[in-house]
Amino acid sequence: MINHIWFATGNDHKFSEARDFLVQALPGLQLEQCKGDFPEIQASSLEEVARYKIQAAMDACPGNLFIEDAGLFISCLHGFPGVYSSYVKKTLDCDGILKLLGDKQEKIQRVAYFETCTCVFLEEMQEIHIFKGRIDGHIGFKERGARGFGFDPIFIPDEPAGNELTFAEMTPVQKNAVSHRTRALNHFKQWLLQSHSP
Ligand code: ITT
Repeated sequence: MINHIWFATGNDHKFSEARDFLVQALPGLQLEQCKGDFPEIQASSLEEVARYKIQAAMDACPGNLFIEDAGLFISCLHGFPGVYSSYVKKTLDCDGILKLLGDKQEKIQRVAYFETCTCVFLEEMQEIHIFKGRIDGHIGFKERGARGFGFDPIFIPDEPAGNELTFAEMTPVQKNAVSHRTRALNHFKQWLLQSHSP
């Protein structure tokens, strides 16, 4: 079993969510943030962006390492902002997304999902492995909640069943129980345990 891994990210919220999960899921593993502004290429999939991002991160953080690329995909906008989520958060922001959906008054018209592509490099294997996580839901009618980050105030996950809270109204524990991020990290955990079992 490995005992140390970097999470290379400039986003402290992402780091804190990953740490909360991994501390419990893999208690012997020391997780550290390798903070930097890692370049994101314009590409059509999260996986392409992630594979590029990890190459840059490997120079900055030698050793075991993971990065992730995440995005919010809105069905009626043909998956926008998707791979452009970082840029759209800084420009249109949550308010701009709500305006884009202004004429969509039915919940079914506001279907969306968060997806994460986590890209892991382990020194002993010298290989890159990809783990994905996704949570379905819809975009609310106004911003609600003060927790979380990014598009959390406008995203209402379908889980747990019957949920009406936005991610920003959930506690960190509630968000981590269903989030795209922890789902991808859970796949990583399962794989790590399998590949390192005697
Ligand atoms: P790093 O690349 O440095 O890790 P980033 O903030 O650019 O940080 P991503 O490219 O993975 O991270 O994510 C793009 C944007 O998608 C991010 O800035 C948020 O606005 C949004 N996002 C990702 N995960 C989210 C989550 O769990 N809740 C809300 N918004 C999220």
